[in-house]
Amino acid sequence: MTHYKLTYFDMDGGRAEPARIAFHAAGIAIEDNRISFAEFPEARKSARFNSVPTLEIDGVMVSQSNAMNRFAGKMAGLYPEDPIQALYCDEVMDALEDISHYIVRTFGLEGDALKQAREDLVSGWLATYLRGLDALLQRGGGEYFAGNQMSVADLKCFVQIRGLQAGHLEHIPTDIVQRLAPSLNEHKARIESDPRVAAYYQSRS
Ligand SMILES: N[C@@H](CCC(=O)N[C@@H](CS)C(=O)NCC(=O)O)C(=O)O
Repeated sequence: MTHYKLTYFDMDGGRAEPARIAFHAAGIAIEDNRISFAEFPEARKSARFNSVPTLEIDGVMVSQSNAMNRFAGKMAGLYPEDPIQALYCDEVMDALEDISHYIVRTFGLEGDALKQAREDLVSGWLATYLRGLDALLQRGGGEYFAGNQMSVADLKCFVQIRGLQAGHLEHIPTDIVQRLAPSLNEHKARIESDPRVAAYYQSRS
């Protein structure tokens, strides 16, 4: 039997979370290798591009979270077969990656510099991307981003929106999604209550 080992931080969120959910939805057991932040400096030395997540398939390592999302999504029926719908799905996942990169740029800042950078983010790129994603959801029909059914794009958006609302990011108001893109807030609730997603979190509790 194929052995899948997914290495990422020990958190129910971030870049590996959509693939974790998709593997579970596919009924594929994985080695869910969760590392602490303290373990990361050592773990990154042997990781492809010194980054996580990594996925090892029978010992062969691959990187890039969206590639993993597509891979696990295909096995779970959570990636569109139609090329145009697959393009829509990919567009959303890559846009969500952009958001992560803009947020990461503010890590390590402190005090007034952090406050200024986060406020600029809220009124700038975050507003642009949340409104843009809202528009992409409408393009998909309002409920899902692609193919009129849940895909890994929906999983990734749900994870990102939940992260923004968690209050871990100082100076980013937790109601920003509600204010700027309320349909993404409703979308989050829709995906969270999907039986496949609920079953994954049930398995975690
Ligand atoms: N394009 C990569 C980005 C991976 C990435 O930047 N991961 C972060 C953690 S979420 C990381 O390991 N960064 C390296 C570092 O902070 O040293 C992906 O989508 O997997």
